[in-house]
Amino acid sequence: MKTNLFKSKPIPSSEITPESLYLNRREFLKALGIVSAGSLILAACGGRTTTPAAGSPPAPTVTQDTTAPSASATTDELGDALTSYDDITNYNNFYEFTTDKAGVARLSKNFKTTPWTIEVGGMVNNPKTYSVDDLLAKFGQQERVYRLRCVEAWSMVIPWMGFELAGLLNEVEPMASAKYVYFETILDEKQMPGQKSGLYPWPYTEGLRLDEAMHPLAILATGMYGKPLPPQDGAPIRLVVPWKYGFKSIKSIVKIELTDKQPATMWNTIASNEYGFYSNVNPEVSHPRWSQASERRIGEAGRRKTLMFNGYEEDVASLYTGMDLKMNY
Ligand SMILES: Nc1nc2c(c(=O)[nH]1)N[C@H]1C(S)=C(S)[C@@H](COP(=O)(O)O)O[C@H]1N2
Ligand SMILES: [Mo]
Repeated sequence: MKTNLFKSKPIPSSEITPESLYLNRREFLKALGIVSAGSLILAACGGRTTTPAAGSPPAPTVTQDTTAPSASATTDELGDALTSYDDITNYNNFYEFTTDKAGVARLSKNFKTTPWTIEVGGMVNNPKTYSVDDLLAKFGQQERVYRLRCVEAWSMVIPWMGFELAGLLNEVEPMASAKYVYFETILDEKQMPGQKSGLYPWPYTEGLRLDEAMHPLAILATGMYGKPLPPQDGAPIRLVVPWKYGFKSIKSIVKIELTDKQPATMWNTIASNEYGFYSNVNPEVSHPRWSQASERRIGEAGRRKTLMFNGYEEDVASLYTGMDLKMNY
C-alpha cells in the first residue's frame, strides 16, 4: 500500500499547517542561534518556552538573518505579482525611525526585538502578557499574501507569515461590553530616533472595531517571505488589516487593549479630516489633498485602479452594512 501520496506534489500554502510553519520558524531561529536544539524539542512537545537557568549566558544577539526569502506563491489571489523582498524592505513608512522611506532599513537595523512582550488587557476576562515565543507556540504561522495599500496611493503585494488576531482575542475573552480594540507601538526614543521629534504624539497608536478585529483577514504578522519580520517592517509583531489604508497596520506592538469607546489613534488625532478612524480603502472617497481612485504599485510602471476595500470587498463589505462610507471615512 502506498503512503504519502501527496509527497510528490508541492503542498499548497492553504494546507501548510500552522505547526509545520511554526517549526520552520524555529528552524530559522535555531539557525540564527536564538534557540538551542533543546528548547526546540521542549517547545515542540509541550508548546512551552524555556527560561534560561539563572547565571546562564544571555542569548546571542542577532546581527544578520542569512536565510533566503521564499514564498509558496508568486502572485496574490487576483494574479498580481508579489512585490520583491528588496522593495518591501527598503521602502518603508516607520516614522519612529525616520520619515524617509529609503532610510528606515538602515536606522532600524539594530532595533532590539528580543525579548519582547505584548500586554493584552482592558475589558477582557483573561488579561495576559505574552512573549512573542508564547504566541508562536500557541498560534503558529500561516502564509497570507495580501495587498498593502498606503493612504499615500502606492501599494505592494506582500507574503506575510502570521496568525489571525481573532485567535488571540478569543483567548483573552473579550467582555460583552467590549466594542473596540486599541493597539500601541513600543515607546523607546533611545532606539527610535524619530520619536525624539515633538511633531508626533508618540507612541504610535491604532484601533479597530471589535468585529473588524475578529475578521479572519485581520492578522498579527511575525514574518514575511518565509523569514522573521525585519525591523523596518514592524518586527517582531505587527498588525495587518489588508482592506484598510496601511497606517492602520501598526508595527512593533507592545500593548493591546479592549475598550467600550472608540480609541484615540495617532493619525486621526493629528488630522481627523484626513485620516478617519475607519480608513477603509475606498477609491470613491478622496483624501482632502489627493484622489484615491488609483495607485502606484511598487515595482510597476504606470498606475492601476484602486479597488473597493483594496479588493477584499466580498469578504468585508458586510461589516459596514448600513453605514455611510463617505461619512465614516
Ligand atoms: N508604529 C508604526 N506603524 C506603522 C507606521 C509607522 O510609522 N509607525 N506606518 C504605517 C504606514 S503609513 C504604512 S503604509 C505601513 C507600511 O508598512 P511596511 O513598511 O511594512 O510596508 O505601516 C504602518 N504602520
Ligand atoms: Mo501608509
